[in-house]
Amino acid sequence: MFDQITERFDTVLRNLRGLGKITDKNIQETAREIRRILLEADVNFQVTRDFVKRVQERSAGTKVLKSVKPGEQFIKIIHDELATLLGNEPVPLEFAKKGQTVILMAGLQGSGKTATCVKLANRFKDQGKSALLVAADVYRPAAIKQLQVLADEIAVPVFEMGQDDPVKICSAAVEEAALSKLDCVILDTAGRLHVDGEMMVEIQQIAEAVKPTETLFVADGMTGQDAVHSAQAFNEALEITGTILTKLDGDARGGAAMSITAVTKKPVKFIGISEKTDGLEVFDPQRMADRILGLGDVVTLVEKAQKVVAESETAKIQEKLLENRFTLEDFNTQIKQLHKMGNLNQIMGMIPGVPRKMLQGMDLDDRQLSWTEAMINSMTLQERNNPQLINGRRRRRIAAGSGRSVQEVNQLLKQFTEMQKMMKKFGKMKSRGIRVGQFI
Ligand SMILES: Nc1nc2c(ncn2[C@@H]2O[C@H](COP(=O)(O)OP(=O)(O)OP(=O)(O)O)[C@@H](O)[C@H]2O)c(=O)[nH]1
Ligand SMILES: [Mg+2]
Repeated sequence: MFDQITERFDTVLRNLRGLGKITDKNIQETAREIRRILLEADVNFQVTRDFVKRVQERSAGTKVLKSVKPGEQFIKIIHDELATLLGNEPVPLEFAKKGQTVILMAGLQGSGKTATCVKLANRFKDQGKSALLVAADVYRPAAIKQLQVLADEIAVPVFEMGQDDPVKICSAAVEEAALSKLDCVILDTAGRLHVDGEMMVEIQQIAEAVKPTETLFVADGMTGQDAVHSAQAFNEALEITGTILTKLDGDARGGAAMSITAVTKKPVKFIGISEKTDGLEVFDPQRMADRILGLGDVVTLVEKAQKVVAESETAKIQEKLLENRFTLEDFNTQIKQLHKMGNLNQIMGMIPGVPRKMLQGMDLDDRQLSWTEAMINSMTLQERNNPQLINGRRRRRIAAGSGRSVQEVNQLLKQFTEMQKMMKKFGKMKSRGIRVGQFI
């Protein structure tokens, strides 16, 4: 996520870390560089200008402070201002105090509304809430079918009335949910091409008829300032309660994420991070600031890990790591679990201090995963527990046994050592309360 901008900030932060003193000159240089980075990431011009101004003013204030590490203080200012820009605190999704929680999704065509509806339903299901997905896009051929196919995957019911009037469909769905005592109703509306015209009137009528608890604007994070402009226009026409930024797993530059809150004055509630039904994350401004600045995001990482790894197992592995007993056998298990957590590069990117360059070399795909398993399976138990035993002759035997090359065996052993180092770092981290400052 936002690789380009993170890489650029990495350089700025590295330069700042070394500073013994903050001077007007380095404040100005840093401000100029930040301005350039933000504009290149397609952050709104006004937002960029205000941001840089605030960073400049606050860092000028620290010039006089005799801090132990002035550079780090400067970094903290950038971090805090960035978090403020992103909304500072996460704003949770609102649920109706009584009756059904109704969520109206709005957005331009192809922004990810349908996918996000299903992700939300999946999330509610995980939280033990029942949901009803409503097919209110009656215009695009196959829109209803698309929703049904996705809803089937997560076993959530779909309410549809064919090509009937969307306002009627939504009202009927809310009534149906009330009768069946379901907790949440999610309205998947048709994509709008423009922010004015008939379609806009229709969604206003839906909002009027169902009085949604939340009206969420779904914005394609890849489209930068366009997403921000349309969010603003929708907000004027519809009074949205928040936004969801999708497709942040792609090569989105970050401009939309960094400007949308400041421009709409409405919080980003979730972000879409994959096409899959579980590819939705709560948006947390502090964590996002950590990620953008390359300071890692341990909390999200730990949460992801907890989802796939049983706690007892984590404790066992941590114990082994701390006692330096982490073996190739454990490595094998770990790789499998990491893959369950999602894209390995993304995961490693959340670990503070892991150099971005290294991530590129760690690109493991599913095939590599089975090759790795084959190589580990070709080792004796003794070798798996004492990888240092694996000399040239043994490497050749393992290569032959697994049908891989000696080079790949070498690579695996190297990766294992790296992993061991990284896991040690991970193992030592406390699961909560880790914030910027500890890593800078
Ligand atoms: N990688 C990725 N793909 C996404 C994400 N969200 C949505 N998509 C994909 O984007 C495409 C469009 O998503 P839809 O959910 O159909 O978008 P929509 O807004 O409902 O589109 P219309 O109904 O035509 O207006 C689909 O291929 C989705 O799988 C995301 O967070 N990450
Ligand atoms: Mg759709």
